[in-house]
Amino acid sequence: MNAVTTATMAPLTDLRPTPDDITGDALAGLSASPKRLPSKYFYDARGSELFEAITRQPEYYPTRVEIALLDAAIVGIADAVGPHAHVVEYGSGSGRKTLQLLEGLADPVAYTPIEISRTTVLAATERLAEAFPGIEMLPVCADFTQPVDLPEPQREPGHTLVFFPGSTLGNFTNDEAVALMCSMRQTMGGNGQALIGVDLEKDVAVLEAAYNDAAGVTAEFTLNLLVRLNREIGSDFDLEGFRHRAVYSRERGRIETFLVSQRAQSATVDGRAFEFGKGEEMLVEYSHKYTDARFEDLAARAGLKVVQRWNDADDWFGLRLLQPA
Ligand code: AVJ
Repeated sequence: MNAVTTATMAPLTDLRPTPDDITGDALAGLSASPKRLPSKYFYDARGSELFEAITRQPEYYPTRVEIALLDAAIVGIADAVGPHAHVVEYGSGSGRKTLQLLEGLADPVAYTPIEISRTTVLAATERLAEAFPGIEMLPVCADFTQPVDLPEPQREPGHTLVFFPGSTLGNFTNDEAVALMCSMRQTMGGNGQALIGVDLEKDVAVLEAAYNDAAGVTAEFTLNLLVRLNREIGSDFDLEGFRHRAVYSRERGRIETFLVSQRAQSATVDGRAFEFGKGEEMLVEYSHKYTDARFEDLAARAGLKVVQRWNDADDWFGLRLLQPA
């Protein structure tokens, strides 16, 4: 191996996150009242494919608008971030936004995606390594809701920039979002920054259409959760017996997605039977939509302050640059 190759490649830093307990989480959620299932289990191979399909639906604006916003704002973002950043991404999607950011920043030193899945995190860096031979790839397998001890790049970084696009933060309750941003503040360090994508509150019809696309892709995405549970933990949910329903609550500032039982029925999970009434709703996902006031309140509770903001022309989606308060 020559020096150039060794300078840009690094083995996976495996912080051995606690493996997911799908059965335990499903049993706990089904025993709660009202029943719920965690949205983090949407993303098996089929679920990730369906999410990519959602981002191509005409009604689902967030991905499209965020990509255009990143394009429009990248010069200002690069200016505010400064040179030699160690870019740390929470999760890793299609890689499209990462490409935009790494291309636009001034001489970033290293890129670290943090993912719970070893294969996903390795695939993400392999794709980008070719495009950015001058950026050291330092993938980490860890749970980003906890503080992460980052690998040290060979070139001294100016500071750490945490990148958390996609309004993934919106899937967490407000208390969970505060806890996550607290961990983020610890991970980035005293002179660190975070660039967070936030979906903004807007017309209810626009919001509800985005989560109820006419082609039914989001409905299939939601139902795939039951397909996954049936396959992976041997449950026997009747896929015809549940319907997707997503509604916006102005009061709580979030899309709430449910699986609605179409009739009285029971489902067995790990040998335990759970009864569903006709019309009973099981909560499967939140997607919070923020105002500046709501987002800045969460950030403040986590010891962070918003130092710059960029919105698209319609104020549908925002990027926020934060640093320790
Ligand atoms: C990937 C979490 C941002 O909440 O908008 C899309 C997931 N769920 N349609 C979102 C999702 C239903 C998406 N995030």
